[in-house]
Amino acid sequence: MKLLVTGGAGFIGSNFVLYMLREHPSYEIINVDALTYAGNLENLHTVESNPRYTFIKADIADVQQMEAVFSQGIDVVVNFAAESHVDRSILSPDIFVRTNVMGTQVLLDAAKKYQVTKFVQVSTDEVYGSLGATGLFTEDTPLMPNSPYSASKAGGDLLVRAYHETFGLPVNITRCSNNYGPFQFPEKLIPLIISRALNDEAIPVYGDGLNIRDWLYVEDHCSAIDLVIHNGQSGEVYNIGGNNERTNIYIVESVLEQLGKPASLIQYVQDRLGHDRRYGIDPTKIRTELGWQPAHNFETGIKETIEWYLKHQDWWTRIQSGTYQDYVQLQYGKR
Ligand code: NAD
Ligand code: TDX
Repeated sequence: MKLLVTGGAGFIGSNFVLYMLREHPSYEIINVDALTYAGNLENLHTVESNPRYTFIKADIADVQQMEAVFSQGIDVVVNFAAESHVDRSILSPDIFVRTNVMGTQVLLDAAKKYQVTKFVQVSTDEVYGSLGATGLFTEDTPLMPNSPYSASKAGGDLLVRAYHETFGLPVNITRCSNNYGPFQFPEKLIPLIISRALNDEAIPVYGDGLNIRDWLYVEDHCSAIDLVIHNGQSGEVYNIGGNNERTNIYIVESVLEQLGKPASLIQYVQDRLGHDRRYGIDPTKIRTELGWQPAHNFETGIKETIEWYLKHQDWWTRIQSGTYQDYVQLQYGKR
């Protein structure tokens, strides 16, 4: 099988490339990534000389570049490539529409032209909007995205659905909850807490800190996508989540405690605009239809994650420079 992974130099994509090379010793993987600020080939240095792995620097929204990639012969596409950070989408929505909507459409056209056997769109629970105190997102929950990021992901999802309905393209859409684990860019909550706490910097908690996210260890997301590639019914959506809802303040306090850092580092700041209150995934469909089970619980997953960031301080200190600093200035400098 020749697998095209887009966005494979990012957080989940790089974990997925490593996972698939390990789990499927006969698969060939082509990783296409534009190497934006979030793409980091260092994540994949252990496989760069693996003959079953190829990296191509290319933009999913560039028709000619995608033509060159697909004409090599691709069986399955897994589309991770995206602008992924909600706060950045509030500052600059345009690039989110370009990559997450237009890029997805360019990939779909190429997948249709070259008749891939499966197109998996890696989406997010954020397309469903925000939950009240009760209830969970199912695959039938209406799409009600609230941020430019989630609206652009929903736009991509709707195009994937339309290419299935109109052209019969074999597709699946996965909608996963918040991931954590190795290689996550330190703009996202958990690595942000770890990296700032280790430098004794204040941890910005948006609003009252009581927003709820449903956390899943990244490798459990990878195993779910692996199952969807092989056993997902064409045209179906699969929600992915480990029934692990936590308030943000719980996450901050418990990570600080495990690092031996004081709660006095916590600094409540102005809330995120349009901040979704609660996400919670109902994973019944993927569990019952595809037999998926997460292998990590939150307590062991977060412990391993903290250990990974402690062991790899050089990884995140190197990327906390340059354009990342410009963003940090924009995002936090005004406070
Ligand atoms: P990330 O920001 O860490 O990685 C995104 C990758 O895409 C980067 O390597 C970047 O260089 C690449 N990329 C961006 N624009 C591109 C373009 N135009 N062409 C080619 N490559 C491009 O993101 P992530 O957290 O790994 O998320 C991966 C996917 O999973 C995204 O589609 C995201 O919406 C989805 N998702 C993420 C989470 C989460 O918690 N992180 C949860 C559910 C779904
Ligand atoms: O400094 C912060 N302080 C804070 O309180 C940051 C960066 C975040 N937060 C809050 C906002 C959210 O309620 O923590 C929560 C998690 O924030 P993020 O790590 O930015 O993740 P989120 O906005 O939930 O989105 C993530 O999960 C779903 C990914 O970034 C998305 O790509 C994915 O689709």
